Amino acid sequence: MGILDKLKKTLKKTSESILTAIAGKKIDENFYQEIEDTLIRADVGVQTSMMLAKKLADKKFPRDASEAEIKKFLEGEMTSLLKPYEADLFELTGKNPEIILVIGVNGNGKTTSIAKMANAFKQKGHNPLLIAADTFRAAAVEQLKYWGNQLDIEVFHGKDQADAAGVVYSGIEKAKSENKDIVIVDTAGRMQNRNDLIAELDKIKRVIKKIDETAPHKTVLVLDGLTGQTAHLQVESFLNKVGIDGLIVTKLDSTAKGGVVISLTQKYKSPIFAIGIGEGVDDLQSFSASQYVKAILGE
Ligand SMILES: Nc1nc2c(ncn2[C@@H]2O[C@H](COP(=O)(O)OP(=O)(O)OP(=O)(O)O)[C@@H](O)[C@H]2O)c(=O)[nH]1
Ligand SMILES: [Mg+2]
Repeated sequence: MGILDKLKKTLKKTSESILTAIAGKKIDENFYQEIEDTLIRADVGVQTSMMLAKKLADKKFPRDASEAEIKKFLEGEMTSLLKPYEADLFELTGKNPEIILVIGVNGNGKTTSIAKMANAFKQKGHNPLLIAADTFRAAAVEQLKYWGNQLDIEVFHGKDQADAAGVVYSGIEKAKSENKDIVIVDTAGRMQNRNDLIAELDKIKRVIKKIDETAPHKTVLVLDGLTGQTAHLQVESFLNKVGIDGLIVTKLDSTAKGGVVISLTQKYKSPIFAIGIGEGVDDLQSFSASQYVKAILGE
């Protein structure tokens, strides 16, 4: 299956709900209101949904305008909203090693996304090292080791309950001595309101900067696409407290609210590094605005 087909399948629930508002409808006042409500329900965001509905209304389509015309107009508008937020997770700064710090709330998909991206780096000819800095739970280290074994990618971990920042420091030193060109740091899931855990992230960042003051080269916040407004609160908090360079939004395969990528980018101006579209190792896609919009409009 091609990339776009897979994305369409992933976002089918979202596109089906949007299309019911468009298909076979007469273009009247109700029509615009229904489009607006539908976009809001798909988590496109209230302001953006109102703006898109208004732009449609201003366009003064004839009453019998076709579904294809409406979709084409929405497609153009939505694509230009998202285009500035395309970011390439795999574009490197040229630093050796390139250090990627992955953060986010429990269960959002950090460890799984790390496995997926590490595998993609490996396939591109890189030699990644994964650091298990989730020293909170033994099972977390095991999960990363499991992926490392599956993918034949080295995982560095410390002793149980070791200091996370210390593990990160030793891991990066090891990467340097073994010529690993990419380091990906998995961190413990933390609620944005747990100040002690946020402080630990700060410490991890400081330790990384001791080795390379330009690092981490990417700080990636992983969000669960199913969580809607909660995901918004998480971005707000991590942006303020830790600083992030961009987002990975996961689990888009199981939501009817795929518009969340639009609302997040419009509100927080955060680039999208990638999207998670399933549990398998190949289910991480680079984010393309035009393909994403095509998929949520079922094109
Ligand atoms: N359907 C689907 N499931 C996903 C996706 N990404 C992750 N998951 C699942 O979400 C669950 C949690 O993923 P993890 O990678 O363990 O999440 P985490 O952020 O590392 O969690 P903690 O280590 O507890 O903080 C797992 O069952 C994953 O398989 C995705 O894109 N789609
Ligand atoms: Mg994890």
